[in-house]
Amino acid sequence: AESGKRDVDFADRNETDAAKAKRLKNDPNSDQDNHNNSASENPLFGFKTTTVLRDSAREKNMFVHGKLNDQDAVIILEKTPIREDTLLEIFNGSRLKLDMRNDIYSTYQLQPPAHLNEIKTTVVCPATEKHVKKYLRQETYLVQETGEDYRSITLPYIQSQSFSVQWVYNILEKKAEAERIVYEDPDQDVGFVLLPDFKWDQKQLDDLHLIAIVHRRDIKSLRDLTALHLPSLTNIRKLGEESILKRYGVAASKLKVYLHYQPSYYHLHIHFNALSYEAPGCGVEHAHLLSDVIQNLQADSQYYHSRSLSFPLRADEGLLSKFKDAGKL
Ligand code: GTA
Repeated sequence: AESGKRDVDFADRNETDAAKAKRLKNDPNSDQDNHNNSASENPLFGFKTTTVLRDSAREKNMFVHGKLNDQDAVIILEKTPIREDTLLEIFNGSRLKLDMRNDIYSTYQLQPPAHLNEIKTTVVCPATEKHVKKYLRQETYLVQETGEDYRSITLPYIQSQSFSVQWVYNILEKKAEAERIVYEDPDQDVGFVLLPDFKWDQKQLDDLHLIAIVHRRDIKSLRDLTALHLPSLTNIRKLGEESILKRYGVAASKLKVYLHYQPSYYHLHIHFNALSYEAPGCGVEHAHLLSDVIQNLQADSQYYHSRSLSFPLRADEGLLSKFKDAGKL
């Protein structure tokens, strides 16, 4: 009842949310709140949805495929976590609509100030068919790849099919995201660039996610690593952890530092995640802890050349067909 005094009931609005949504669908310009109503102010203006590739009520995200200026595009929409430092503003500065009240229980729809109600949006445009498939929800299958399978099946496939790593070269050459770099060791042999992963909006540390991208351009993945790369890997672990402690106050003991196999992008990079954060792809079937990688290479320089490695593949992934064709599944 006490909180009820501060409630602002939306019931006096003449238009229901459903009616408003319908009006905006027919005429996106008809709402005063719709600030960016031209292509110059809003790059997503006029986006035409083809299909929802995947969505999750639990993760509060949606992966949408569609057309942006006649080009294929994938747009990822994701509600961001609620931050403790915004609570005062949320409680004092929001509009509330009572849904129901029963005994000591009540539920509301809370409309916070606009700047606390952002949706993190990632745009891939033009998107290739491979991008569309990557984000489509699909069955996955675990593949076990021997060193020989890698050379005869996987390597030829990734040489012909993998995603462009132009975005990586742009970072290394300071053509993009230069202002986001947290640390750089410019040594062209053992050096790297550390910067926030674009999945992390940097507004809270709970989902901290940075990537260290090596300067060398000849290391595609875990499979290429030998003991010769140990100075680079130990350098990344040490300087990466030190920089994260200095910049974000997060100690090495609160980080998981790992490589993906298979990665999406075949230019060696290492993920730094908050330990408690379940990042997509940090499961045992996909992630290799950097400290384990270092120890394995110290014990056997050819470890990743010869050992079998397991990884998941999506049902329609070309590489899965290659393994099937080779009688490996
Ligand atoms: N700073 O331009 C970039 C950039 N790009 C193109 C990719 N990354 C970038 N970072 C910066 N600038 O963590 C990041 C990616 C990824 C890393 C590459 O580089 O965010 P990887 O090669 O090991 O590939 O890492 P990975 O992790 O398998 O691919 P990716 O893209 O993260 O996809 C894995 C799963 O994460 C997806 O299937 C999906 O479930 C989820 N995901 C991907 N993107 C998003 C997103 N924007 N929001 C929410 N979930 C996402």
